[in-house]
Amino acid sequence: MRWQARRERALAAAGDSSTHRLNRGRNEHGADGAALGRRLRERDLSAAPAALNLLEQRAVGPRSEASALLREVSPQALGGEAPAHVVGLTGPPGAGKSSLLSALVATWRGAGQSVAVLAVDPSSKRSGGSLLGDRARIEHDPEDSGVLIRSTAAGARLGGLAPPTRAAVQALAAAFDMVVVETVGVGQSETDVEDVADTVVVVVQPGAGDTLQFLKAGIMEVPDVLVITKADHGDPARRSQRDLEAALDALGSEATPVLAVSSVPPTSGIDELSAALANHRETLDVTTVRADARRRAALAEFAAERGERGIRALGGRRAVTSLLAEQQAGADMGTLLEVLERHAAGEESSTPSSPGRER
Ligand SMILES: Nc1nc2c(ncn2[C@@H]2O[C@H](COP(=O)(O)OP(=O)(O)O)[C@@H](O)[C@H]2O)c(=O)[nH]1
Ligand SMILES: [Mg+2]
Repeated sequence: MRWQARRERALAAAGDSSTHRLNRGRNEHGADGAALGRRLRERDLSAAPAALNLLEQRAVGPRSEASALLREVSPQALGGEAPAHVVGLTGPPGAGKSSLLSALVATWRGAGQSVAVLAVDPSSKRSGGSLLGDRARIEHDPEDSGVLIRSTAAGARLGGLAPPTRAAVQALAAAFDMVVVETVGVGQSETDVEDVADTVVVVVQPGAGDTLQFLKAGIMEVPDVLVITKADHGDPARRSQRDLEAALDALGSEATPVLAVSSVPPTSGIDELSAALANHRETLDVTTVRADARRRAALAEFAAERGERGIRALGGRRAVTSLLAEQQAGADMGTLLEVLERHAAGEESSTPSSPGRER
């Protein structure tokens, strides 16, 4: 069995290096992953659109460039965690997420912070491409080079974030001050956002009984910040705020802020929300939280690729979890997955890893 795995690996390695030689430096689209990654690391925001294009490609050549890009923005290359505050913003359609983001973007820009928004478009699952609908709704000055708004595909996994979205967050977080991932849904879809975001915000509109029920029933994890939109409608927002605060009290999460905002002019509550977000980030042990999140995400990604059999072959979830916990806190997703793949191939010792993570 072992020699067979070894032989397969040798063949794969030969394949990898020849692919690598052909694509060294640039792929056919001219993207140089390492150079883009270095520019992001130097906080050159103009590298971001090309970086996102590269990370969305699936062909093998671009993928090795994408790996090179991600290595340049890994915590190891950065000498610590990426500087951005990564915010996950989630809520049902029509709750007012995009309107709220328009107001938040204006506030952050006013404070001199650069902002990137990745709007995860659930409708693009079927079409395979991103639709413009959601992106168009986040208003911002198109001339402002300190703002980037992108629509990104939801990917095939239900309620999940596609691997390119995670990669995009990692890349953007090296360069921007604020990185927001906007996702649609309420209930379980937050868990994935939690794996990329420092701060999870759930946005609901007044009278959102679902959220209340989900919270009470424990279907939905308590977010870091809860926002009720459309406060300009008055009483309904105030009632919802009281109901949600009561629910959080009952759950022992009375410290979770519940804020009512109006995103349409005259806006209200936006500065308070911005302060609540910054406050949450300040209380976080970012290094630990992000390392744990990357390990959880690596486990999930490995399970999605190899199935439960793949996990069992490594001795089960607990064994995989402790193997991941042994890795350096700054190890990025690619490195963690390489470790799991090496172990899956029966190679226990930590031999130097192959240059890319090609499949
Ligand atoms: N009156 C009022 N309407 C709002 C507010 N926020 C959003 N809306 C409206 O609610 C609808 C849905 O908002 P949108 O931001 O697209 O929600 P999303 O689907 O969660 O992104 C739109 O018609 C908005 O104009 C608000 O604070 N007050
Ligand atoms: Mg929207």
